[in-house]
Amino acid sequence: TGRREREDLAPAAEVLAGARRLVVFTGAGMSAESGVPTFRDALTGLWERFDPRSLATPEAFRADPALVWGWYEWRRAAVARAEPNPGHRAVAAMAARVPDTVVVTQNVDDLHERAGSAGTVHLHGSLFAPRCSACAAPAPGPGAEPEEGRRLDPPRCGHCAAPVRPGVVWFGEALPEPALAAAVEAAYRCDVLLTVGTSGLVYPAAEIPQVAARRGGTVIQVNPEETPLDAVCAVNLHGPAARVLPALVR
Ligand code: BJW
Repeated sequence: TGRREREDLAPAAEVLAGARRLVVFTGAGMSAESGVPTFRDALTGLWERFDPRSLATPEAFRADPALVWGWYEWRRAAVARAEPNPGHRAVAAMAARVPDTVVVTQNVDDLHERAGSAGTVHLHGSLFAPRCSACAAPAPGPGAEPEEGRRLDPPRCGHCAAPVRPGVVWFGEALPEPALAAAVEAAYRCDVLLTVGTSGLVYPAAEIPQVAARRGGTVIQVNPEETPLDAVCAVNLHGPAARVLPALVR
């Protein structure tokens, strides 16, 4: 446990205990200790040859649908096997204490929901909501689990026969409007925003903590590394989510 982490834990817990309208804003670091890799940390396995940032684009899907679909199906299967960690459960415990809590995630996994945060707002979509790439009709659930590094042809839409695509938000695509509106409005109204495990580099999501700070909300950050969001944080807890978050609700 770092010295800075220990020193800031008590003031952060106090701010949280006094929160009346809370936003918990999460990124890939939230699920790291569940075994779900982050985007900007080191890559593992056969996908090492590919930069996740270069696969998460409409151009990549158009150029090689089987490469991109295979990657997402492999990730979906890995997430389905993963379990929520004590950090996800601590977030659900915070919401039980502060009834006006909105959990806003950039993650495409379902680990917040499985830990008990039912109404989680998903800014970047979900691995579990594939849709037609042409007519946007929802597509039936996933098929067999692909091997790591395997290309996999996407299924065809039952209505228009175009390839089915993952239900996530790629670079250059608009965020789902209802989710973005709900997140901005919650950040606007909150008195405390807790940002967890995000590099704060991807926009417009990274605006959410900044909106809260501009409106006078107290921003608390949990991240082992420095981020651009340090600038708007009142308290910075430099540790991993699965250890720090449970200590905040003890
Ligand atoms: C731990 C930990 C532990 C580790 N505990 N912590 C303004 C300026 C410049 C560019 C732009 C701008 N506005 C928009 C843009 C363009 C672009 C963008 O932001 N680019 C930047 C990268 C420069 N944004 C977009 O394109 C967005 N769309 C858009 O703007 O549309 C405009 C439009 C409007 C109307 C019509 C049409 C268009 C869309 C962005 C979509 C992002 N999508 C992805 C992929 C989702 C699908 C998938 O999963 O594959 O979302 S990219 C990827 O990044 C993913 C994540 O949600 C997102 C954020 O990453 P995150 O969660 O922060 O993860 P990491 O890996 O970056 O960081 C992990 C952190 O955890 C680190 O800090 C670690 O230290 C920490 N950590 N272990 C706690 N145990």
